[in-house]
Amino acid sequence: MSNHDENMKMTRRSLLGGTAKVAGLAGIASATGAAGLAGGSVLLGDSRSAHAADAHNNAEVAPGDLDEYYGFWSSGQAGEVRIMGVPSMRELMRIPVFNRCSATGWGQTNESRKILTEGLTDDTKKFLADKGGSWVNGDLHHPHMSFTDGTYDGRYLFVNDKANTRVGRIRCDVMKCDKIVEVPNAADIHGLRPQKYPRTGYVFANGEHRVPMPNDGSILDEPKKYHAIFTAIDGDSMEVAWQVIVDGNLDNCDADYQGKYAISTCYNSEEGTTLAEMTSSEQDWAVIFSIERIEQAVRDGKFKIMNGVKVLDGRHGSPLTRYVPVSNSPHGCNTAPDGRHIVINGKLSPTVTILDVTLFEDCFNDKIKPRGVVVAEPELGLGPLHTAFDGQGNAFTTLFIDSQICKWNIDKALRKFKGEEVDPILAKVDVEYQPGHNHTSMGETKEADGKWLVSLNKFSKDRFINVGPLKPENDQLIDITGDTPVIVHDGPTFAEPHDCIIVKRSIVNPLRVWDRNDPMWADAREWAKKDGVDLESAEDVIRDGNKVRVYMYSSAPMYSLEKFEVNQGDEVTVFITNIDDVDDLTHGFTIANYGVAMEVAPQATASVTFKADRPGVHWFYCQWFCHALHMEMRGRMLVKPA
Ligand code: CUK
Ligand code: CUA
Repeated sequence: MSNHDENMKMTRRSLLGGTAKVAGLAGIASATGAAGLAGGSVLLGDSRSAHAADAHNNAEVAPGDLDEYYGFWSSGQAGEVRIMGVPSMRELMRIPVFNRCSATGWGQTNESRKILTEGLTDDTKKFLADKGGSWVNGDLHHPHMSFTDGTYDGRYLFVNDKANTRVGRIRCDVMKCDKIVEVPNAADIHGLRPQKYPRTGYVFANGEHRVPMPNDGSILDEPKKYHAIFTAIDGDSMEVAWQVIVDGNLDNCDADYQGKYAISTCYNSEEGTTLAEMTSSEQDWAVIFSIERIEQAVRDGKFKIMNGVKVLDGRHGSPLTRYVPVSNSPHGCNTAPDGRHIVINGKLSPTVTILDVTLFEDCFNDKIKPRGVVVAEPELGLGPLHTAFDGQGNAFTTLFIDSQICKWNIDKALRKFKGEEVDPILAKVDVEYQPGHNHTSMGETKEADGKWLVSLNKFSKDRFINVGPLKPENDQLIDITGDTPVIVHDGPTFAEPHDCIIVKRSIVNPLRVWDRNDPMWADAREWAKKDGVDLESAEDVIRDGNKVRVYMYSSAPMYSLEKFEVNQGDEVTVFITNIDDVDDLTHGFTIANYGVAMEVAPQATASVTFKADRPGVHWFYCQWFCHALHMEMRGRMLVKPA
């Protein structure tokens, strides 16, 4: 470790000091010397010298011009998804999922509350009953699009919530979340990937932490009795299809291009609970799940029902899984677009381990040992976390501790493993600072196009003007069309986009306005039918005991009702239908001093329910700028004292 410290250049990159200490704890110090930069590689100095002018690709998107790619960014503990334009790196939209949103009313409207609550387990519903009924936070790490035949199909985005053990789905036609399911028996969903072939299909989700099953208090401080669990969710119904119990913790996962296997990285094979215990052994593993064998076992009834879900045993010795030994605490798991190689990123080891899917069948038939599926293990540098691909046989691995991206060649790594004297490393690029995920344009599909790479750096330090102790992170856009990757843009981001995907814009074709038949407001349609109201021309106040349903439509710059009256204590539901069908003509509905606000996009219906427990005159107004007379788009709610 001191060796590492001495080698550290005392430049502004020396923030690495703190990280190196943690790494030392985990026992990687000895690897440090050996991990020195391999000879013959092209080394850039500080990226400031790698000027955008050297780039081959055009990163400039002039005002009014449109981006070539949609970027879908996660936001970690902020709980939402962000749509970016690539290569402009302009933030285009936010999609609330596991968070609350003041602008759109996500978490407040009846439509969003249904999505946020209906997929929770009974146990969680009970826990949340006196806490507002739904979670208000989430930790969204991994956004991935649905696949058909090995490439994105533009239907859905699937996302994980590590904080409250959920998986969400976003409809790409309207860019809104439409389903959220809590995964029973699991603790803290981390790695998440859709099945690539023949289609999604399954969404694979890793329960990261080991907990007792059931986790009802009957087992507490007996970590040997805890388990982690791998889950397959049906991407169409968003129901759990099956689960497999594994040994160790589950971290990240990916699927193959054949539809036969899923692969997860596992750390903590020691099954410890302290940092020292979790990192004590030299080796952990990658688990291979045989989809065919699991489906057969389900058909054969070889499962237990736990919390309403089919649970299979995939621990050591099970025919359903194989445990491939790899270096201590692997992290990222990335299938290459060649359809054959899977890269397991070492994290605490300076290496990545390459598995060959064509050998998996022999491994499951016990013709070769699990370790026999390893076909290369190149040493790339310190702290390899995630790998992206250019579709031309090259890979880009983030080196968290070295604060670099390493470009290397898969074929050369395979040849080196066989004993040939060849250096797989092609280039190293400094990034600012400490990258976690990286992602290439279309890079996790068979259509990887080798144009752009985004490095999602955990620290920005001095890259931007100081905004106080809490700093933004830094997403760097990198042109990868030439031999040497060139950084062309720094993009500050709020907490914490772990991951992103970059999708050709022709694949994503959202609607311009809502379709009046959209299922999103099916319940509102039901209520209107029951009350004999036509949503598109409504100006009705329906009293039903102490429940009041207020129906109005909006058309710039007016609501159809100038006022409505209710009694103090009434439970009031307001349904608003925006009959404007002009592009970008969104209205809103805010009731001042009542904590009520929601978005009503063109041709949409939205509703909100609240208790009118405050007497007096309360103005409601449109909070979405819509017209020259937007300020005048308002009315009164009169609440008669009890
Ligand atoms: S994890 Cu964050 S850097 Cu949650 Cu995808 Cu690797
Ligand atoms: Cu309608 Cu502002």
